[in-house]
Amino acid sequence: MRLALTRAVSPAIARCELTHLSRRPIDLRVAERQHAAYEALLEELGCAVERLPAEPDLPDSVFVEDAAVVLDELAVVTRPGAPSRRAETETVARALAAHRPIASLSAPATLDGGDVLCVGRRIRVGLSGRTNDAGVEQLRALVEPHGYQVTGVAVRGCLHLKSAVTRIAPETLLIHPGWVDPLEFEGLDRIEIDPAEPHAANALLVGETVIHPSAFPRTGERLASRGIRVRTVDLSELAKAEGGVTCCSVIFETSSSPG
Ligand code: CIR
Repeated sequence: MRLALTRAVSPAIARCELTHLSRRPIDLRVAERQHAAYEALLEELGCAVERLPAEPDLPDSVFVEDAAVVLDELAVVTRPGAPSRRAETETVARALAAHRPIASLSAPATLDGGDVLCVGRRIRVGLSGRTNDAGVEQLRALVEPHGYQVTGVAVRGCLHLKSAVTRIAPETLLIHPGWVDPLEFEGLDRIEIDPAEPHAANALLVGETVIHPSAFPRTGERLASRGIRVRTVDLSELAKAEGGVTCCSVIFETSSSPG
């Protein structure tokens, strides 16, 4: 069974962290409706959705991706780079404990799941404003014994590594070459975003389908013209909080049912 862990939008989302965008009003009702449509699409694509309850005091908690890195062998609970987000991990860890052995990062490490890109046994970790060298080292120490190779990758101009590059097929990436060096991904096929859509590299691969924001039709057409099956979602309200399609779920295979 493929499980997607999500969390309801916090009523405090207006107080979210912002790094690159200026604050704009977020319509909570619209954000909730868009988030529900995203979850419905995950279900349509075969995921069992386990939705955690909203956290009224954790503005960014809908972005569950940042709280954990789930591999087949274990789940690594992160220590998010933004102090306001550290308390998000407790409930995510509790939910994941039903499905994986849990390991946790500790100070001085900081690491956001949005910085972690896994392709097979290669894990690239963005050295962003949120993830530091100690975060990369602690992750490496936890996962190397399971056969993973962990490499730190410089990112510039964006929040996370997965703002700049995501996996859209087993060996194919969607990439913004201005935010991360494509040479870091030699040996993998790469499709570049349309230059008019700098935020379009964040795509979510579910099975053989790519979930992509409807805000970036030019890049969506590029993907479709390369034979990629694309389904679009409108996450415009969460985009005002610098969230994208990968951030709103943690997806993994499991044999146990949710709850
Ligand atoms: C933050 O700055 O932490 C949130 N406002 C947005 C986090 C988005 N997460 C992600 O891209 N993985």
